[in-house]
Amino acid sequence: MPALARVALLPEPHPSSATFAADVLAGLKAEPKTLPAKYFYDHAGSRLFERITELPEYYPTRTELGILEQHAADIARLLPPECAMIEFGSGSCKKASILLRAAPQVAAYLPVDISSEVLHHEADVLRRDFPKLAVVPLEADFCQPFELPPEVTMLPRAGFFPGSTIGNFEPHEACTFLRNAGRILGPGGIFIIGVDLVKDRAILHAAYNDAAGVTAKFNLNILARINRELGGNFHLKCFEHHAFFNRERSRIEMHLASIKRQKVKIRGETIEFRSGETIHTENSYKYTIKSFSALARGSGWTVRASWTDPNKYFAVYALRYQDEPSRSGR
Ligand code: SAH
Ligand code: AVI
Repeated sequence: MPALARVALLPEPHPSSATFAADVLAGLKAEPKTLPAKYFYDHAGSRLFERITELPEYYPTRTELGILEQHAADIARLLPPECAMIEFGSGSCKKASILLRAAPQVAAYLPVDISSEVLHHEADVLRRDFPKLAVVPLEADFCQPFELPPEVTMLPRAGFFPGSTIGNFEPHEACTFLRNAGRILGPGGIFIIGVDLVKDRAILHAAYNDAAGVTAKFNLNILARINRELGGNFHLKCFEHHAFFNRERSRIEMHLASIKRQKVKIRGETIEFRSGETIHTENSYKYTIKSFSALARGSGWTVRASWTDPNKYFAVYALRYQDEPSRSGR
């Protein structure tokens, strides 16, 4: 390709950078201060998340992998022939590999993620591991409408949403997400979802306060990202990782606490922090089998099956979408 043509095809600066700036400034000007958890996942954040999944204290990943390995054949039987499997927030795609190996009837796999490099790298790995499978990565925010590529629009669809990423939504947002997913997957569509369960407070606490400090780095990376991408001047040493279980709300809360009174500049705007003031960066809701089943039912889905581990730390659900216009909120 001639050099000039290559220059003309260079991508624009990251298209979502204006949105990122607007979201960050809106969150930091709010009272209490917040930042959207989806912004954890730049390249550095995705790598830190992968390190979290390998920590001895972070039980969800290995527990869910165990459930999927044990019940892969049962789950595979629920997936329609020649279907497209759409994974929301695919990350390393490790869990999808287990299902894809057990379900050769899946014709196309569509990992959807906002973390661009990881998404495309993992899609390449899957293409090597499953040469007959169409692997179609979609870089998109799964909370916004996104187009399915034409080659899969005619295929029956199944959804996959592991990792308890659904727990990072407020329950009413989870309901909206499930309704939208129903529209994407269609009447009778199957949705496989992983959900972290309520358990002993000490186990939950340790999972988000690991001894090696990887979760703290993951949390602080959101400030580092603001410095890198928006020219912010956060001093990371002046903020502390706080994570605790809020039993009343049944959620782990993650915050970044300012260790002193300070000012931070981002894109020419000054944000003031009181000593001890926090930025609320993430919620991770923990459900019971009963409470998640109720949420799914209230969002237009029926529970076809659910599987858990011997400790009942984590559950994997197979939901089926019932398209009932009177209840679907259209
Ligand atoms: N499914 C994997 C990864 C879970 S981590 C697993 O179970 O291990 C959450 C993933 O969702 C990350 O890869 C992150 O980049 C992605 N993600 C978070 N918010 C997102 C959003 N709004 N839209 C698309 N992807 C998102
Ligand atoms: C992706 N999500 C389900 C993780 C969780 O446990 O809520 C993100 C995470 N935050 C801290 N550790 C892991």
